Amino acid sequence: MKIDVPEAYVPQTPESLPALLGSVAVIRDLLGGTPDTWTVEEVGDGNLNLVFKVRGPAGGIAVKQALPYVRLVGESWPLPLTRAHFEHLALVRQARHAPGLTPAVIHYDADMALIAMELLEPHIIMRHGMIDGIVYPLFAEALSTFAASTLFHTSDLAMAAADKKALVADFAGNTALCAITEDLIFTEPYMVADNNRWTSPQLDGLAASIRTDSELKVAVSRLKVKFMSSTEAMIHGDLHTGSIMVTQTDTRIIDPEFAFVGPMGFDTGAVIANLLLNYFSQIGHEDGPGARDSYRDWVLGSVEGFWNEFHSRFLALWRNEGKGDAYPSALFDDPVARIRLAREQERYMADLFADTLAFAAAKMVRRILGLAHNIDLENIADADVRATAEARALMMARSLMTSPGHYGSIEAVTAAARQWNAIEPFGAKV
Ligand code: SR1
Ligand code: MG
Repeated sequence: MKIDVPEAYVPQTPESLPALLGSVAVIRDLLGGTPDTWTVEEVGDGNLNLVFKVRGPAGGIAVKQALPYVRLVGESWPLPLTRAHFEHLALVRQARHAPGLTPAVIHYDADMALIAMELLEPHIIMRHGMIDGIVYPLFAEALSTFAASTLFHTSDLAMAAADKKALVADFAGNTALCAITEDLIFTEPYMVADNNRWTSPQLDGLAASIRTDSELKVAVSRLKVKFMSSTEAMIHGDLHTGSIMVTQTDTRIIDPEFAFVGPMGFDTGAVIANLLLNYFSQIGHEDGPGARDSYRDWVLGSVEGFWNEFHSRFLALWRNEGKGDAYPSALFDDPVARIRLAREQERYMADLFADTLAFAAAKMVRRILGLAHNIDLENIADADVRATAEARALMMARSLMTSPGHYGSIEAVTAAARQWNAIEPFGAKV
């Protein structure tokens, strides 16, 4: 793939960044002092980009810069810088629909593929907190608000048809990031691929059985075509717990570079998948058997809270602000029609629930068999324990993906998670 790099583009270093930012008045005012007194650290631990914290005498900012390749892999995997444009577009739109739940954008430099944002401190990446067993009481409320607001307001339920189509066009160029998802999530884990890796030899048999599981391969391909062709709403596109920064009193959703107009269930599924992966990983993080049981309860309670609150928030938005060209209010202005519409809204949510579970499953499988893993599982040093957690998650994922309709409620999903978590996938107890 040939990457267009603007002539002015220079990948930044802690040494070069102050001079670049010093030419931006709003940043100078925010940081105070002079650029030569600013301190810079590169803190990026994601798969794709550079991330800097920049501090001056008056304050700090976070700066994210795209590289023309995948950081995790290196220059052999080129990746367009335009992902910064799509991230900026999404951040601005998300801030409009979900105020207070994203980092404020301070400055965007298209040539440098760089976004300067509010520095979130003392926030940490939620995934790190969950590995340490920290409870986040505001999680379900914040994530359900973010998902319901951003998805509803960018859907045909809320938008005029022409505006919606313009939104689809705005994000249609984010093809390289979509291709990562299409390959790494919906294709490679189900075949022999160079990028794949798993806990071996423990999971060799399960990985092989997934590669010959035609029911599963049809199910994941059904999800892939939905991902490729559905234009339901502007989605975050990578809504895992590494894209959430938290304190006990504040929650922010970051990193929407994978944003495009796609299926809503991909976002809601990502949230549930990452909670479930963390749930299964607790065996590798507790001090003794059962020591994290109350944390496990909180994680599964958050799965239920997220979905149930999302469901009621989304429906409330539809009832109160459903001014889009879909389901035109002119068709539902008598009492009988309104009752039918209410039933139709429940059916719509049931379909979205089934999508959510199936997409969640795809996200669970890819983090265990594909290229990019989650540290919830990856940080478990004992490979037998790690493989036990991963096998339980894989077996649950297979059920969710092939039979999402089997789960009549989110409580049925969490009950199933408890059952899968009690099985011994390799026969003997570890
Ligand atoms: C090559 S990029 C791998 C993964 O990192 C991002 O966080 C996305 O989840 C992507 O699939
Ligand atoms: Mg990311």
